[in-house]
Amino acid sequence: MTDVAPWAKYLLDAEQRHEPVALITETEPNLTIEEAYEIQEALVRQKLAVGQRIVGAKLGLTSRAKQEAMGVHEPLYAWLTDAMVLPAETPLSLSELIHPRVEPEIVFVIGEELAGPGVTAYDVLAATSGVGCGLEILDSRYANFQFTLPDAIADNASSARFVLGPELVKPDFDLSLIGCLFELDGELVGTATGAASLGHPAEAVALLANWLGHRGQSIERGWIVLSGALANAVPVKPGSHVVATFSRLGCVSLRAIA
Ligand code: OOG
Ligand code: MG
Repeated sequence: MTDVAPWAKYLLDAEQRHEPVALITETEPNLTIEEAYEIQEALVRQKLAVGQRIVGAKLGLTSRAKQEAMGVHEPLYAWLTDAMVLPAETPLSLSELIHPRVEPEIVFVIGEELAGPGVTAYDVLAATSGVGCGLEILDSRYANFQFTLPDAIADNASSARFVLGPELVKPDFDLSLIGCLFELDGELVGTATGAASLGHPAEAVALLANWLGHRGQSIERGWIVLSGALANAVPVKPGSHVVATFSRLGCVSLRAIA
């Protein structure tokens, strides 16, 4: 593969038209992880070129629940921009999306730059100004919400929107023991603990810092980091109401509208 920019545009066009596209690996079966991150970077550069701003990053496919659901057994990372922020109490407008799914996450707000290599979960906790809860809204740009690892990386890990919960707390307790109840329209659709994300959500953030370090980048002060869904994502339709209740971190919800 010689030029990543056309693939970045291919995925951005799909996002803008709200129409799914075929996998890049159907055309580029040998797409490597490295090339996929190059497409992802080109895609994010195009978002920045139209005025969006990086507000953080995310881990994905860190839990067994997600890996098994997606059939992809390795984690990945991606970028969050200001255009993805869904303010609390704001309905999720489905007409802007293809086939969105919602998942519960533990969120870190970073107080000090974290630059790999060698970053540990302890370093992450020391550099964290607060942890909270959140809902991530995914919207794979690929048909049927199916992909291989390189396809998902190129597609900025299906990132579309995210909502933050009402509070941030100091991470002075064991985050792996945080409990999460995930409900769709009043029915329990998932339960998990913080340990679901790589054993401890700070391990996931450490992995991100070390991956970025490898590329000469770091997790910057003030960034929001979504540490990976604890339970499998649920598809939403007009009227759907999703609630995630976490011990220690409170409750975050959203309602979808047409
Ligand atoms: C890929 C992104 C996964 C998570 O938290 O596991 C992700 C996908 O499942 O579409 O964000
Ligand atoms: Mg996620």
